[in-house]
Amino acid sequence: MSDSLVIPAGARYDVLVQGPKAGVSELQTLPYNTGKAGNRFPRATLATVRSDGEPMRPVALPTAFAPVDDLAKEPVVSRKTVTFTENKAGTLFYINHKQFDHNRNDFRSRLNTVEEWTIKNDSDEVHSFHVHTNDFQVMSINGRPQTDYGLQDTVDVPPRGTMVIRIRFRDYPGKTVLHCHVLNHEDAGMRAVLKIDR
Ligand SMILES: [Cu+2]
Repeated sequence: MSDSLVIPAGARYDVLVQGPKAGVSELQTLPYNTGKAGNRFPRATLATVRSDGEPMRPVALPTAFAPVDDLAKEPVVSRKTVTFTENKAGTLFYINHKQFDHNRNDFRSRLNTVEEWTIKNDSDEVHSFHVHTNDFQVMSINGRPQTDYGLQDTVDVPPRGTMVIRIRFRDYPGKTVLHCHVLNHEDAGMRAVLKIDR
């Protein structure tokens, strides 16, 4: 590990580091700007690592993690589009132009199938796509193939960007939700019900 390791805010990573030389190191976020309709966050310290005692012999760290279950190889049974939008004032947030209603089933999927979803961000700030119950594999962001991601449960969709994911509905039939993981967005409507049928 060098003196500091920087991770973009909003990202979710498993962190594997070699202990630094004796002394104190900080794990920091990058300063982060969520877009012209969004917010700016300064650099912040997430964790302080203190290293002391007998030095250990370093081993090579992996540089990429293959998906546990590579959905790129699976047949796609259904396709969906999820579009994030907001009003001009940035006070109301929508998925497919609707605000959340827990009595409505917005999406339906079938258990034990793989689907490919296109996630569109039609706004000028980052939205953080998150779906409960099943993890997903990111296939591309703005047309750039993503090949070294494992399964994840949250990913940022860039302003005016498009992302493609694949998701397998494993063992839970029933209702669940997907939403933007920016809390004031999900609280102001950016959430939808997904019903998984047997
Ligand atoms: Cu959002």
